[in-house]
Amino acid sequence: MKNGVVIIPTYNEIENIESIIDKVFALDLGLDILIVDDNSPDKTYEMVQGLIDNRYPDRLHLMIREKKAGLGKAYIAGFKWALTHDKHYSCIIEMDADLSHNPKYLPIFMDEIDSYDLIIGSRYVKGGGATNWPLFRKAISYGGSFYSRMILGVKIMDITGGFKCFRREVLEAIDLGNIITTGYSFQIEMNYKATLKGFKIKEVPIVFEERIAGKSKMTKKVFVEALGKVITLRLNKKEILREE
Ligand SMILES: Nc1nc2c(ncn2[C@@H]2O[C@H](COP(=O)(O)OP(=O)(O)OP(=O)(O)O)[C@@H](O)[C@H]2O)c(=O)[nH]1
Ligand SMILES: [Mg+2]
Repeated sequence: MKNGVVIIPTYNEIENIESIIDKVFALDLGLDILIVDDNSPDKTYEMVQGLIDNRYPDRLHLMIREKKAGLGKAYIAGFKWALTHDKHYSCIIEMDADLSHNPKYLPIFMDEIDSYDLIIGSRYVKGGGATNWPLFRKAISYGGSFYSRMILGVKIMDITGGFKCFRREVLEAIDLGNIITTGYSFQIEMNYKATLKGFKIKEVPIVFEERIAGKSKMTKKVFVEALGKVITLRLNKKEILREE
């Protein structure tokens, strides 16, 4: 039986969190949700706890971390939680809280994961796209994917996207204690390692919707850091291949 958990990292997402949780559960796919909150100053975690107490006592889970440590660290903590959970989840999904990743694609992910090891919701395959995204954000995102593709020699078109579904075997094969990126380049690192380990990857088209509520955490510093991390990853190729 296929069972899965959707991991949603949050930092100040009080305006979005209830809506995204309701939408995922309304699909009735049998998925659980884990919210990984980095002690949001807006107390996102309190709202989540309220939803656990009053609406979803069995299916919604909350992990509160001490302080903001970046998306990558939040996901690694979430992955470790998922892999050791009694329910033995067979699929682990990554999704943003800000409604940019429309839950309506989750049924497609759950279908495709029968035939592939990693599903990537992709803006850059036929049928995919981004709405209301300023041109410079599009250019940065597409350029970042192109640059990473060239340096790392992988075929993934949307290499930085954060809407994905992993079979648990992929996460078990990657040494989660040895992830070198913390911010947005975390997505690139996971894709690169899954590729090097020979897993089957499929990009399915998604239309990414620009966030309406709450603030973006993407900064120029995060972007520049990612460019350097791609080179480090390429230089580490041999070690990654040796990793058990
Ligand atoms: N736990 C945790 N979550 C984070 C952190 N940084 C970002 N997030 C969450 O990760 C998801 C993606 O972050 P966003 O700020 O939307 O980044 P983005 O989608 O690249 O940028 P926008 O397109 O501007 O929204 C959101 O759910 C954030 O709340 C962090 O340091 N810790
Ligand atoms: Mg976002």
